[in-house]
Amino acid sequence: MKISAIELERLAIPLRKPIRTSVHDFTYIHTVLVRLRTDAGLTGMGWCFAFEASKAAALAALVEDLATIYQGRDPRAVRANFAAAWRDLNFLGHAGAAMMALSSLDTACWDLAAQAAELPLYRYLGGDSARVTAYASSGLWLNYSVDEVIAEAEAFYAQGHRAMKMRIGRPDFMTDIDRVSLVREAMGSDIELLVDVNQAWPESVAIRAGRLLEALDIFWLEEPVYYADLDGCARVTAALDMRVATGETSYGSASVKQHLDARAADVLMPDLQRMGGITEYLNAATLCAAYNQPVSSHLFTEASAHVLAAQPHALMLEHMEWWEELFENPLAVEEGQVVMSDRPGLGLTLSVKALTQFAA
Ligand code: SMN
Ligand code: MG
Repeated sequence: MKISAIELERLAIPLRKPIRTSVHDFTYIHTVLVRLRTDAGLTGMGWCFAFEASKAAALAALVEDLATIYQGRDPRAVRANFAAAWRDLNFLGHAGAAMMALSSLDTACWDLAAQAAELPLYRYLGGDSARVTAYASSGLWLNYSVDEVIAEAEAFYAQGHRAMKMRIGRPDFMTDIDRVSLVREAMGSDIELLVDVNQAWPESVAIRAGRLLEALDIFWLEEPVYYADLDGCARVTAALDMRVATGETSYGSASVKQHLDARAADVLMPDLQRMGGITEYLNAATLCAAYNQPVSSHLFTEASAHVLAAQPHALMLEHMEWWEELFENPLAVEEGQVVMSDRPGLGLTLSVKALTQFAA
């Protein structure tokens, strides 16, 4: 089987409401969708994205360049193909936009390999269940009023979510504590509440605020300090009883190993596109297992669900709705779990209507 055609599409997907965290302020998900077609009539897909159209254009240029490596190869040789692309990227570097571009092609290859084996990807990877425990993440943003946060939390609950993530990291951390405490009060102890600081705090604040959050029964405290300050994050982790999560901002499994060596956090949450695709996400997950730590995910719910379903040490999939509308069969959520389809590969069917609607 050979990859006979590679198609790229640029999409501009508007967010329901603009989002704000302590480092993000965005209105569109500018996506580069990649489809690999084979001479056997199969189509695999992957995607990468940026929050600006101009940056997505740079990603598209890199995908086009890397496509020359994938063209004509057997998609079932996923790791060998990945190794060829990895070697090709040596000069540009195994980080940043190059990894994001690679991620879309590598993921599409895994989609094809599993389709060729006529198995859903999670099963092809050794998983047994189409269900993964997840948390709702497409909301509870920093720029919402407490009432808006609570209304959204209730809507998530009604949709079937039993865990959700709230964004914190306001200039005065006591405001955060008050807001989280009101949300906890409103939602009761039925839900798991996660909080994401998006690197806003100095270490001393992270420890002080973390102690107050512990009293509110928080499932995890995410990115409390600057993403590259692994030692600082390790001190916060050691000082708190609550779980600390980090890792979404780092590239490749080598960075995951650095986090593990530094004991930076209790949970790592590799981002599929920053890993460089499923190949490196799997490597990262295996490293976490070797260090006896759980592994989670970041964004890219539709693909990450398959990887986490195949990891006995998985802890909570991030459920982000951003790409949901692209598919005729978006992932279902039931009683706090994401339910994947039993179709081969990623099991996703693109909606022609959505591709036209979001075409950039
Ligand atoms: C996040 C990352 C990127 C954009 C928005 C929000 C956040 C998360 O850190 O973990 O979902
Ligand atoms: Mg985060």
